[in-house]
Amino acid sequence: MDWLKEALFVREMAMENNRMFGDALPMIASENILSPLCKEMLITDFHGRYAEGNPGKRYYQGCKFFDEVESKAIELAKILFDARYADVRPTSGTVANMAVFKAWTKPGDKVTVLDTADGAHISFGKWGAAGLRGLELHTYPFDSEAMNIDVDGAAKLIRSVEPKLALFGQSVFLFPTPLKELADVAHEVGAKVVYDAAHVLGLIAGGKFQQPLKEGADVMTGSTHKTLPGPQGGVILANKTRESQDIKYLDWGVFPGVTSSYHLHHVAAKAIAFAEHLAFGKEYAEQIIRNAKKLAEELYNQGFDVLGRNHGFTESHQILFKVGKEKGGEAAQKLEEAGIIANMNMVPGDEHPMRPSGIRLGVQELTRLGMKEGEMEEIAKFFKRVLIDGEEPAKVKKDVVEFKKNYRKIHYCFYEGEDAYEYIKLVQK
Ligand code: DSN
Repeated sequence: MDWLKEALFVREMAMENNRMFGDALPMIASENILSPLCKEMLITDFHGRYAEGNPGKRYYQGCKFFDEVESKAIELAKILFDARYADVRPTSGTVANMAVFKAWTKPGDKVTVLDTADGAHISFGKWGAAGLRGLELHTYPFDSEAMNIDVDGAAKLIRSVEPKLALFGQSVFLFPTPLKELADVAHEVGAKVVYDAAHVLGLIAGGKFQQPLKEGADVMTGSTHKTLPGPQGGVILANKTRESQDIKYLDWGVFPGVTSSYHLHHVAAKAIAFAEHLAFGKEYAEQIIRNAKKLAEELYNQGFDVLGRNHGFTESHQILFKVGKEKGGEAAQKLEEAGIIANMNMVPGDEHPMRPSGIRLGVQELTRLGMKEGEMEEIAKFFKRVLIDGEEPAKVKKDVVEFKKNYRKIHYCFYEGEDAYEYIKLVQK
């Protein structure tokens, strides 16, 4: 085998991927693009180093500068979220959730949670981190017309189950959770309240979604690469007003609980992403929500069965529409052939994750590329051509590629205007 050829094959695939996304409309609700300063952190020497423990209390030497970086990331996260405690070590949102389970539960403990078909993340499911910790899951009733938790039913469930943790937050997240009401009920029965903000973290930080830490969540977990457009990773944030010794368990939950070392270069990029969000997050979050509402409305006007229509379609970056029983996969495939990258998604009533009936969209990346309401109108028309008019996807793709040429530059960050899809040429051949 020619091993260099093998290595260069991988590099070529990465470049192809850059080209593909550069030409496409990226609309996966959990993704985003990195600012130039964040990107730079990923190829620093930090990427190959180890740090276990906390700044100033390490098991390895050589952490002097990284300690400064991690301390800064913590400081900025606390400011951004007005939090008492910030842990920037989790390497993903799932790892952040695992750390909280490790800290605050024992196998066999009861937790209340949304069903994954109603939008909960897999880490809150039987097959994910909650199952791995051996937690007993009790699911809230869901109002699929309102696309939200049924408050009275959930309150009743919490009172009867008396869970250790009341879990909230979704991966399909159109509207704010009725958290104030339910957090009070959970606290009454001695439960802690955990809110998974992975998807909406940047909207919360921008002040444009509910404020879980002000509405009774003891802890908010999140991922740092969705509406908060930093590097892939997780974060844990704790409420300022609900003082308790339990913070110490959160710290141990992360280390030695579910990490040893972690991704130092990502921590550096997180710190920069927090600073950028403090500078630009409000404006960015505002435009994301305006774009999502506009796109949802336009898709509805074009004939799509968009969920949440009696409630303004969406209050987040997401839009969810039905395409016919178990037809989500087929629709997502056609969209990809037309240069629109989205994912099939379960909608309430679906039973099998691989045979869902919906498409979930997010506009956070398109917004970061400078798109506004006018562009959303154009994009809705592409969807109609592919999924309603039945036009050949390859034909639509030509127009998508042409349209995308004007939207390659990154916004809402320092040094904005750089090409978001350019790859770095490290080796001259
Ligand atoms: N499963 C991812 C999503 O919502 O797309 C989040 O981890």
